Order: sequence, then C-alpha cells, then structure tokens
Amino acid sequence: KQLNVAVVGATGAVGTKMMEKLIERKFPIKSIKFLASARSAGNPIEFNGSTYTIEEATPESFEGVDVALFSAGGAVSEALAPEAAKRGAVVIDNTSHFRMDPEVPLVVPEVNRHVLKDIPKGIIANPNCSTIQMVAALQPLREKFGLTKVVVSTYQAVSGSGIAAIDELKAQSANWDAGKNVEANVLPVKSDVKHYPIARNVIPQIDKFTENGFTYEEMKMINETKKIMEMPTLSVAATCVRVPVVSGHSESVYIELEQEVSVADVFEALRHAPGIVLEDDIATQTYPMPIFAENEDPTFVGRIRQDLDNKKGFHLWIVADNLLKGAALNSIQIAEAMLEDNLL
Ligand code: A2P
Ligand code: 11C
Repeated sequence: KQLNVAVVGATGAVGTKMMEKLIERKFPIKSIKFLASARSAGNPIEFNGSTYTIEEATPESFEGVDVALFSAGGAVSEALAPEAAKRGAVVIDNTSHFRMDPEVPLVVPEVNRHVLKDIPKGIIANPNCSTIQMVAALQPLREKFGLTKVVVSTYQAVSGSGIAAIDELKAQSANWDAGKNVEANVLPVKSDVKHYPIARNVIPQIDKFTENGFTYEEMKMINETKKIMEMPTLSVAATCVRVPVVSGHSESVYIELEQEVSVADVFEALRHAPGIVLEDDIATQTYPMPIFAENEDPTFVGRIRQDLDNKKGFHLWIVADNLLKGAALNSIQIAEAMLEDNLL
C-alpha cells in the first residue's frame, strides 16, 4: 500500500530527520508534501533526489493526506492536527499537546503498539524524547521482573530544543574560544525570563517550572511513563538537565523491580529486547555515549549495576539519539506498525 504523506515542520530539527528516515526505511510513499510556516513557504526542499517546494501549513493542506507527521510545535499541532484528522489523515504528533489526552494513544511501538487499534480522534502522540528511550529500555525488565520504582536524572542534548538551540551552542562555543562576548537567548527555555549559556555549562532546567517545583519536562517523563506503561501507580521521579551536547540524550536511571534478580538476569532480559543494544563491558571501558549514539537507531544501555543496599534495585545508563528514537524514528515506527497491523 502506498500512502499520501505530509511532513509538518519539515525545515526543523525533527522534520529533517523524519525525511531522512522515510527514505532510509523505504516508507511506501505515493505522494509527499512538506509544510512549514509562511516564512519558509516557496523555498525549495530536497527529498530523495527530487526538489519539492515548501508550502505553508493550512487546514486545506491536508486534503487527501493519509498520514501527517507533525513536528512544528504545540501551537501548530493544536490548531492543525484536528484539521488534518477531520480530513481523514492519521496524525502522528511529536509535540506534547495531545499526549495526556485519554483519547489519544501515546505510543512507543516496542512497549504498547496494541493501543494503536483505537484512535478516536485520529491523532496519535509520539512521546517526549527522554521518555521514549527510558521506557524502551525498561519494558523488557518490567515484563520479566515487574517494576515498582524509577528515579531518573537526564543529560539532555540541545537539539531537543530545536535548531535555534543547536546554533546557540555552536555560536557560544566559538565565541568562548575567540575570547568574545557569550550571549544566551534560547536556553533553558525561549519563553522564560532568564537565559543562561549552555557552552561550558549544564542547566538544571528543561522547559518551564510547574507549580510543584518540577519542570514540565520532568512532569512529562513522570506522566508519560505511567501512561505508556499503563502503570498509573508506578513511582517515578525525574530531574532533567541540559548539557552541551548537540544530539543524544543520556540518562542515569535507578529502578526497583518486584523480584530479586541478578545482574546477569538483567543483562539477559536486555540482550534480546527489540530496539535495545547492550554496551556494557567495564573491562574494555565499554558503555553508551552520545557521540556514538548520534545518527543511530537503537537505544543503548550500559553501566548496569545492582544496588549495594537493595537487591531489587538496579542502576542503568541509557543513551539514544533524541532526534531519532526520541522523535523522528519513533514516529515512523508508529506508522510502520499501523501499516503492518492493517490500521492505515
Ligand atoms: P519554519 O522553518 O518555516 O519556521 P525547530 O523546532 O527545529 O526550530 O523547527 C520548528 C519547525 O516548525 C520548523 O519547520 C518551522 O518552520 C515549523 N513551524 C514553526 N511555526 C510554524 C507555523 N506557524 N506553521 C507551520 N510550521 C511552523
Ligand atoms: C528537550 N525533550 O530535550 C525536550 C524536547 O515534549 O516533545 C521535546 C519536547 C517534547 O528539550
């Protein structure tokens, strides 16, 4: 089956990766259109050896579209995803806008593809990047040993905040080296009051703060994990930190299992898990790192240790390309899962 596809936010950090993955994975495309803001409309865009023209995203853009991949920010999804769905498109939305809507499935195919059967609003949400890689790695452990608690600290790359943040890190680094003034205008959050440099720094704020003292990014990890894993009572806490890495989110994750198991059991469960690559050999200093995860599809897991005080407790280090498994790849895997299951 060949599909009519629209990429919304085609000029952005995630949109660009979506285009690459559609080609690489030979997604069955009958026609494709590239949508962005009025600023980019009319500009040329290359795809699979041909030149297309970027169009402004409007409700009418979605006439005849089968699958619309959205990654142009929450406001664009809020306004246009229902318009696309109304016109018969299945929307796969990368923003946080619809994720906690009980009528919108929130999907990591390795974990909960069964929920794709029921999409009452015609909209499927792609989870937050830092959530996706964590639940992908925790699912095989949860299936085999049960899971009661998750405490995560993240080390998140600037590309999670879009092209402007990547440009800012590069400019700040160059200015540092040249002894010039270092300006900060984007991170931690464009819309918040203060901005801090990310070059030569780490920032313990991703997104704005909520009333409970956790940031929205931290609350996304908490709430999305419970929704995807269908474990509303799972204990989850998160601290999300931005680091001066361009791509590849890293996470230090402490978990507690229902059963007492050995490190060997945990290794074994992860070794055969879909989408997971075990990189854990301290004798050869082998562990996941973002420079090796960048442009790679899998989620890499290493530094696996049993807690010294709690036999049911384990420490893991989880790394993935936030623009790929964390965004573009997972979206396309959702579409592929739907095709396989005759849902598209
Ligand atoms: P544009 O390049 O025309 O601004 P990133 O998160 O990497 O900054 O990318 C954001 C993406 O969202 C870009 O493709 C951007 O297009 C797109 N975008 C921003 N505002 C709109 C809008 N109002 N309508 C459609 N696309 C938008
Ligand atoms: C970041 N995780 O690294 C964010 C980006 O909810 O889709 C993704 C925000 C989202 O800044």
